Amino acid sequence: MSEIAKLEALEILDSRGNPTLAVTATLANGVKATAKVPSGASTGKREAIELRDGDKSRYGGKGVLKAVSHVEGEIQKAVRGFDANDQKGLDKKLCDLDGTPNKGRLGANAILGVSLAVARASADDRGLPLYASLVEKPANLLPTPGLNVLNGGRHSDNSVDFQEFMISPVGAPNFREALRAAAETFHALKSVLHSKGYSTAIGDEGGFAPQLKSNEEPIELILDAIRKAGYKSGEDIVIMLDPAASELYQNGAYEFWKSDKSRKSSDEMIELWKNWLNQYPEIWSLEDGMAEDDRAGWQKLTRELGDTIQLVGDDNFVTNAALFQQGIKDGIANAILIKLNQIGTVTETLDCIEIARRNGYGAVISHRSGETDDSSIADLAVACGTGQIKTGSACRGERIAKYNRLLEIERELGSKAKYAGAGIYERWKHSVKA
Ligand code: 2PG
Ligand code: MG
Repeated sequence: MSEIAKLEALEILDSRGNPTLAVTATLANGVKATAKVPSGASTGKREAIELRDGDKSRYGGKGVLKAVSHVEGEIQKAVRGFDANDQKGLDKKLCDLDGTPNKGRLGANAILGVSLAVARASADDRGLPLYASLVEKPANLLPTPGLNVLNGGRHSDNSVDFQEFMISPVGAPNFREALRAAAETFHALKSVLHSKGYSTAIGDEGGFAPQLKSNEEPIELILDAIRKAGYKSGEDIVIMLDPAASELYQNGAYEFWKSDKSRKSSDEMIELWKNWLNQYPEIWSLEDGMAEDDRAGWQKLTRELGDTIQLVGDDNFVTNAALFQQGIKDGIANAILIKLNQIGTVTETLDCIEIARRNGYGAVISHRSGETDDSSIADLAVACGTGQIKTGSACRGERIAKYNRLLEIERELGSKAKYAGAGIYERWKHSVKA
């Protein structure tokens, strides 16, 4: 009775107003669940392919009607009657059916929609919340969130080259107090920006996106906001960065295309990060500090800073087990960013998290800059106990959906719930307090 009976797909809009998919899986016993697929802007080159129609007369070519028809046609035909509780088998079948290494034929958006909708249906079928059903031995660890309170790079139209400036409430005793500390700091940041005459308009992930004088100014403003909110930077709240350096990398150098138009070599970029860490010891995590094509730069950065702070690989690993394993061999990064739609199935995502665990790498579960109200990543973070999530700022419904889901899970777990807090950083010396 837990067989897949029907798959339906709908072209819906994401948080940027671009088309994406909602997929609904109905089981033979009537259980029905829906998953919605996110979409990135600063994508890694080797991400699984998001299938777009390319018909310029609809949504500028970004329609997903082909992906919709693949779900309702070929995929439905292939998986009808398949046991919804066999996620591994289903995901393998979906990959085999597509037949390409990057899911380019049926579309990773179509495939992920099916994979995740069935995962949700399977949880409902077994009467379990998603976090208790995704893995065999679910953890009860509420992740330390990274809230992207100041947006730059491709996520905003301001003068800041670096994409994400996040606050992470590591010092809180539990998730709900952590979220409170972060939201209060977000509001304090709004006041700080107001007082300086800066815009408080927001970017794609709900962080502010003012025109600023330098790439360092966001850090100064955030430190001020942490103080004004009554918290201690470097203790209650630390800073995580995602400069998304691949977006700056042109012809073998880093071009600061939004601020002063300067160019930096790989070595100069590493110098910049070292200087920032000296100047701002509150920075505990650096994602994509180097470009995906600058492997030598990534290796050097890891050699020089890998014992000190968390170095997260996003564009270079793209939640792909093979690329991740190669990166580990090459001595690149000490943590991975995990995004379901970079690889396209639940099983392959879980595999990457397992590789991280086995190799002592951190794993940060992540949203995309284009999101929906789907909150599955909150459950994924708790289920796998990776202890970290980044899912945007303390505003915009599609970001808040994930944080609110974590609040629900925390309450549901009751006294069993643990908050990851600063514990995730213990392996890096930077977190050792003086
Ligand atoms: C990132 C993400 C999410 P995008 O680079 O980590 O914050 O951005 O979804 O645009 O790739
Ligand atoms: Mg990133």
